[in-house]
Amino acid sequence: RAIAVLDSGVGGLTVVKELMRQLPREKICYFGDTARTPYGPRLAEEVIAFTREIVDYLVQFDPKMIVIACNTATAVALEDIRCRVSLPVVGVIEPGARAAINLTNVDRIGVIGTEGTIKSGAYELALKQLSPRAQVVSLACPSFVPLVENGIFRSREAYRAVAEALQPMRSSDIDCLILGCTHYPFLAAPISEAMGNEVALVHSAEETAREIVSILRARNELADACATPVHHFFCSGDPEKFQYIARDWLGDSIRLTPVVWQVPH
Ligand code: DGN
Repeated sequence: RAIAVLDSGVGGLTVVKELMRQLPREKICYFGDTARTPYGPRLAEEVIAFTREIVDYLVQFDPKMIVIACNTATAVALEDIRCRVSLPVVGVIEPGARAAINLTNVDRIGVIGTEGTIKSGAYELALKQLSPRAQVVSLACPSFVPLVENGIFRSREAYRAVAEALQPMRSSDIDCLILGCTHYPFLAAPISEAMGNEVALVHSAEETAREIVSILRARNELADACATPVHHFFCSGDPEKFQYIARDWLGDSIRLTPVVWQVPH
């Protein structure tokens, strides 16, 4: 049985990459809702409805767990999905917050994400629950996801847009910055350049994958040590565009068979 991973587009591939590194024997079934990306500006009700549709689609494949590899969907739909399915459901916000709390020396943490994630206050809540002294500086960066979905995350335009958007964060005295959107690790180089060396970037993928390992271990559901998994990748939009970005990120050796799922209207 596979680990089902979903995102509004290609962003969740940053979590997939880390999953493949930590759990190379596990089969992954990925869904990217590239036809309806970005989720950031959408109403919470809409994001919940889309997430439900994708989860309903993925449970057909009888996965062993669901990973909501999208901060925007985690912020508004995690509890809803946990109530709807009887499988373990993991989001990316709590793991990202935990990683940042472990890393900060000044208790001042920056968070960047989509408008939906920042508006939800979910990171602030998670960080304060873990460390009541933590001060949080949040910033929505709506221009970032399209740079990734359009495959131009290494372009000069990307460097320019990122530097401009992060300007307010530069004077915030933080020592770590949570990449609170799974698309943002694609932009790690321009984000690092804009923030300087003193600010550590926190990717939630590593901590999320660690949480998945411990859940599977506790349930005795880790894949066989000699399994050779075949992964499945689905998207709702242009499969060629998806494949191009996925190959770029995961490497050519990954066999991808993007299947286009016509999203319900
Ligand atoms: N990758 C998603 C996230 O982590 O929030 C959302 C990107 C989007 O749809 N705007």
